[in-house]
Parts: sequence; structure tokens; C-alpha cells
Amino acid sequence: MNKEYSKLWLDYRPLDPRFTGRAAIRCPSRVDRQGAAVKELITALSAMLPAAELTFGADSAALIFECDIGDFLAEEEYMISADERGASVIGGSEKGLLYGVFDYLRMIRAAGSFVKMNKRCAPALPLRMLDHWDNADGTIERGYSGDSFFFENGRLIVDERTEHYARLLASAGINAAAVNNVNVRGDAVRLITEEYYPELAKLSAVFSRWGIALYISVDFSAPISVGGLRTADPLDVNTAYWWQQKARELFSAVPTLGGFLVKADSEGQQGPYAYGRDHADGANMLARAVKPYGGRIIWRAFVYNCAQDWRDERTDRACAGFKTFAPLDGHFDTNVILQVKNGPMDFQVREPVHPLFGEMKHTSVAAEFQLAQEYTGQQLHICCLLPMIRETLFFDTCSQPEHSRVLDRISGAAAVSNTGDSFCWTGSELAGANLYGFGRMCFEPQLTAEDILDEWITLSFGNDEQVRETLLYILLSSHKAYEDYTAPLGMGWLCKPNTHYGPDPLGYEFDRWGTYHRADRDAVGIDRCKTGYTSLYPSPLRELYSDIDTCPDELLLFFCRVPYTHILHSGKTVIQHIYDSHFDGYEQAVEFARLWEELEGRLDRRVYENGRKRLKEQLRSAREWRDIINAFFHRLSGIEDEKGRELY
Ligand code: GCV
Repeated sequence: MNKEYSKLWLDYRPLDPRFTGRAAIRCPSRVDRQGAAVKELITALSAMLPAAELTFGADSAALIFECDIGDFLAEEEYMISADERGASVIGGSEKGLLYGVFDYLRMIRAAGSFVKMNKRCAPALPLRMLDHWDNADGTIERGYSGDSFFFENGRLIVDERTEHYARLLASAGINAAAVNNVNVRGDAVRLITEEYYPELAKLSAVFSRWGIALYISVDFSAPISVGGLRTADPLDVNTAYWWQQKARELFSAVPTLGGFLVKADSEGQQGPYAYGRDHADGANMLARAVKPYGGRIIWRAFVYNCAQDWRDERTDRACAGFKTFAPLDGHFDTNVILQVKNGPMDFQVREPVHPLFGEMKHTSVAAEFQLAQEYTGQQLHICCLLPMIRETLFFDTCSQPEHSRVLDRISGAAAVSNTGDSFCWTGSELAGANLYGFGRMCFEPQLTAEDILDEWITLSFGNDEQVRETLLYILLSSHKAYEDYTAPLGMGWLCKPNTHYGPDPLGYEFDRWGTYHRADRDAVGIDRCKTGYTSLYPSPLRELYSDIDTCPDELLLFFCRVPYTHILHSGKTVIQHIYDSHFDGYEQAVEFARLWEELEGRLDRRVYENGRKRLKEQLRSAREWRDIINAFFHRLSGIEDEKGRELY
């Protein structure tokens, strides 16, 4: 494991180096002076006011920072009132106080001085979680930032880096994290056994100091693989008893544990279907085992048949999650949270919003996003996901007359983490915006992607106006550019199988994963009225998506099968859009590289060189995408580019 790491946005710099007066921190005894909130304030003020005399207490001081806990606030809520002479931060608990302190520090760092402000804030989503796909051997599934900093050769590591990570997450508002892969393999199966308890307890204590609940991904068949039972049938009394004992043991060794994350009946992970049971049977059995300790079960809705026959046009993977879980609405215990991917397939660059968000009316649901850029350029390409995440949160599910946006219907959001042991944590510095921004967006979704990026850029790179403008432009245009040169119009799945990097338009076409575009010489796309998928949405979404005249262009080929000559709302034909978007997307990548070069000397050398190297690869890859996808559709359709460009 690489032990060297950047402090990222928590690198406090002097704010007023000439201030030599006294700065006092005041807090009543109900505030923990050793707690994270007060400690963070001390760390920050010591760096920001390097010449000041920092004291605790009530005696006179030029700057006064008061911390308090107020019963009138909710647990994670806080209030700040501040001016040039200091601030008063009140939290509903130590956790709320911590969020308030971080917010206050963010504001003064962005402003560059002790500003006047008044703010009262509570997080919009109660659960704000990161899912790590780290394996016990130290590798990371779909990891593009080096190796795990949680695991090494089967051991769980808790060190300074872990503590800094927890701080980073807390400062972005994250309050839960699952540290191991949902595909529970190798030594990770035994994470819930005694040999791991001491380290789990240490990790959980560090996390909980920063307001983060530790979750563990568990193997549904653990009663067999760990316990030596003959069955993991959720309705079998021995299975249920085994989990109850396991939970009792685990929670007494790791009292601050949040609960379990479960991938069941999915891509080789065992689940209740093996015993003829449903997913409510499976989830509730675990939920009852952890309930006495306040634990929760995060149960994934990513369930589909991954051994499909490509000749079978009636089975549609997009319908699978809905068909599995919609009939179970209302059957889950209250400490089960159903974690639903943002779209019905699998984190493609563009997918419709999952219909389960509208459908599940009596179940706690969390939206799942993927910050690890599996299908969006693997952190070699710049792809800022914040506009997409926000669009999903604000999507109107039309499932009831009011409060029907995804945001109103979910109790949390989780994201597959994009971190690893690389120096900058996310392989590419710019991918750090996704990590920071995800947390901030779940906390204060009224902030736009631009607002959040603006604050992240200032905290991470300082106040250079050219840096700010350039990074803002690149990041805000990056998702569209990536979509343009890879898979426009909602097509998806044009990538190479397994690695999911680079173009291979037929790579998934004759495979077992249910991932087809069915392009032939005349037409492209899937008619999802025929598969029954559009009917999973309520009116008027159902009608909107069913009709080629009303379906939004960016999702047309997801929902409809159309001839290449079909005219889009943009006025272009489908084939011309495919050609144009690939040329335009590539040109955007060229522009990103050009703009980046102008930042030479304005960014830290390491950051600049890392970005340059990655943009070089982005350009090479974008050109490959452009040429292969255009050649593929040109050869198939026989239609020339109106603009006469070379299509190969
Ligand atoms: C952890 C996709 C990825 C898998 C991942 C899976 C999931 O299929 O390719 O690596 O497995 O999603 O979300 O469970």
C-alpha cells in the first residue's frame, strides 16, 4: 500500500498570517473538547492563523469561536452565525457540530477572510454512503486509483491514512461507508469472524469519531461458507439463529457497526432464490438479526439474469430489478434499505431513471451511483458525474401528485467509491470532484453542480481565477463530451467486454449479459414498449418514452427502435447525430487538453503532469471511440456523412 497521500481539500493554508492577537475557542462542558469538531477547529485555526495565540476559555480575545450543542436542532443539523470577530457554531449533536464546523471553515476559506454569515442547515438525505469494492487481498474491483488502503494481503489496515480519509468524508457530509466489495470473495468472507474483530473495532471507532457508520458487505451464504451449516435458507430456523448469534457477537465486538450491505442472487452471489424464497424473506431475516443493536441491512436491487440468450428478445434486463422488487413493496422490515442503481441497467453514461424510485411507496430506498468510472472513462477520462447525479435526484417520478422527485422519495444515496491508495486518492485529481461533490450534493441538493465544483476548486487549488474558470468549464462539459464520443442517444454497451474500457460495438451484442443495441443495416435501438419496460413507468412518463415523437433524443435508442434516417428533435437524422456527436466529442477532448496546457505553472507540478498524462490517453481513446463507432455505423447503414468527413 502506498502510504503517501495528499490532504486534498483539507489542506488548511494561512488566512491571516499577520494576525498576532489572541483567538479563543469557547465551549460549554456539554461539548467534547477531545471530539472531532473541536479538534478540527483547532487544526484549522492553527494553520489559518499561524501567528495567533490560540486559547481555550472565556477571557478576552480578538477572535472568538464558540461551539455548542443545541437540543432544538436535529442530530445532524447545525447553525452558524459569524462575522469578522469570529463565529458561533451550534450542532444538534457532536455530529451536527462537526458538520457546522466544516461548513464554517469552508466558507471562510472560500471567502479568504472571516466573513459575516448566518446559516441553519440539515442534510437532505439521512443516509449518505460510500460503497467500497475493495477485496481483502488489496485489489479493488473496478478500482482505477491503485490498490486498497483498507486491505493488504488479507489484513485490515487502520492507520493515519484511514483517519485522514474519514476526515475527508466527514467534511463532504458522508455518514456511512461499506469497506469491502459486494462480491464477497476470498478472505473477505471471514470478515465477520473473530480474527477480524479487533481491527474492525478500531476502524469503526475511527469512522465513528468522524460520524461515519461502518458497514460490512456479507456473503448471503455465510452460514455455509463461514458457519459450516448445510443451508443458508432464510426461512430455516438454524440459518436465522446463526445470523442472530453472529450479529450478537459482531455488535458486541464492534458496537458502532452500522450493519450489512448485501448483493444477493446477482452475478454469482448466492441469495434467497437458491431456496425458493423471495428477497423480502432474505433481507428481513438479516434485518431481524441486527435489529436489537440498531443495525441496518442495505439490500441491493441489482438482480437480473446474467446468463441470458441474446436470441431471446422478450427478456429485458432493464425490467428485472423492477419485476423482482415491485411486488415486494411493503414487505420489508423498517431497518432494510433497498439500494437501487440510478438506472435500470448498470451505470452507463446515460440511462433513464430507474422506475423503482417511483414504484416503492412503502419501502426505504437509497439511490446508488457509481463514482468509480467503470463505464465513464476509468478516471483516465475526465467525466464529472455531478450534473447527472443532480438530474437523477431532481427527476420527477410522476408517481404521486406531489413530492414525487427521486429526492423526495429516497431516504439515502450511496455511491461506489472511486478511491484507492494513489497519492491523490482518486487516480486523477479531477475525479476528486466526484467524491467531494457526491457527499455535498446529498447534504445540500439545492446546490448546483457548478456551486459545488466552485467550492471544491477553491478548497483544492486556491483562488487563481484562470484555474477556477478552466476547471469549471472542463468539468461541467466533461460528461456530455464523454457521452458524445462513446454512446450517444442512450445506446450504451458499446464498450469492450470485461474491462469496459474502449470501443467494441459488437462486444456485448452476442453475449449473455442482456446488453444489446441490436443495430442492423436499417435500424438501431430496442423497442421497449415490446419488452414491457416503458409500462413500468406511470403516466405521463410511460407515454413520453413510448412514442418516438416525444421520447427525449438523449434516450431515444434506449426506448425505441428507429431507422437511421429518423429525424430527431434536434432536426438531425439519427445517423448524422451519431457521426456529429463523435466528431464533436473528440474535439471537446482536444479542447480540454489545450486548456489544461494553459494551466502549466498555475497548478502544482505533480497535479499538472498527472492531468497532462491522463488527457493524452483521453485523446487517444476518444479518437479510437470516434473512428470505430463511426466506421461501424457507416459500414452497417451505408449512409455517408453529410459533411463528407472520413468515416473509414
Ligand atoms: C461489484 C457491474 C460491475 C461489477 C459489479 C456489479 C455490481 O456489473 O461490472 O464489477 O460487481 O456491477 O454492481 O454488483
